[in-house]
Amino acid sequence: AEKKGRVEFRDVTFKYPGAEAPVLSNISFTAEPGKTLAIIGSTGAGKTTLVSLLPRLYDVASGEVLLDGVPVTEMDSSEITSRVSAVPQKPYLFSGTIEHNLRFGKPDATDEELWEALETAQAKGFVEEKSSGLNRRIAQGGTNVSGGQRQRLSIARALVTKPNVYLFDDSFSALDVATDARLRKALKGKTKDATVIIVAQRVSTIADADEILVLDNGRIVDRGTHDELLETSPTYQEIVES
Ligand code: M5T
Ligand code: MG
Repeated sequence: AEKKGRVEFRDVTFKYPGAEAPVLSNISFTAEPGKTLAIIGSTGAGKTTLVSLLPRLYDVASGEVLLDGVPVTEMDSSEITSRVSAVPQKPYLFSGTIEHNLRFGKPDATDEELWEALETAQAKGFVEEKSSGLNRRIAQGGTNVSGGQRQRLSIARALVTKPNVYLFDDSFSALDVATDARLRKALKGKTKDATVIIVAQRVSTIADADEILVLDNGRIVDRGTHDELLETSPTYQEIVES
């Protein structure tokens, strides 16, 4: 069977409600199942806005966002939610147990699935370190766990749903470089059939992506692999050197 999760943006322009100027202009790209697409660019470039258009947090002003050839505006939200898992830039945890937090997108997941997701997300040790394990309480907003732990639990939550598309919005930024690398290696093994879209600030996080889009001021200014961009993109070189 053909793999699912092909994401296509066709000449997308987007303005926030009430704003005058578009924050995204003429965005076109395709992300394929089995591949990793990365998006990099300075703060305010529009990366979070761009990834919010697939799960329809907002609808585009013009152009189209398609999932497996179907405009997302024609899909119902439950279908999008089951097929696209987004790890937001500011991950949210609920007050409740770790288990409750992990099952959010898939209430009928088995404990085995939860542990497998935790292992991939490099959060298994953190959950095992207390005897309460999966029943450990998380405070509202996740204020009793560190930023990196919040990120890893949020990644584990996305993995539990086994979606066709993963969106990671700066999801590895609070991790040290070694944990970031281990996590992404484990992730690669578990997301072979899925489309992975990674927004990052750190070049090391995305250097092995199949394609990198360089976003600047709401436009894709360059695209290519890490090696290609090192040769061709002054904007990318600037990010590498920063
Ligand atoms: C792009 C504006 C923001 C900026 C531009 C999320 C959000 C953003 N904006 C709004 O007006 N309302 C909003 O709810 O849109 O912002 P971004 O997409 O958040 O940029 P980024 O993700 O590339 O930045 P960062 O800092 O996460 O690297 O003009 O004011
Ligand atoms: Mg952002």
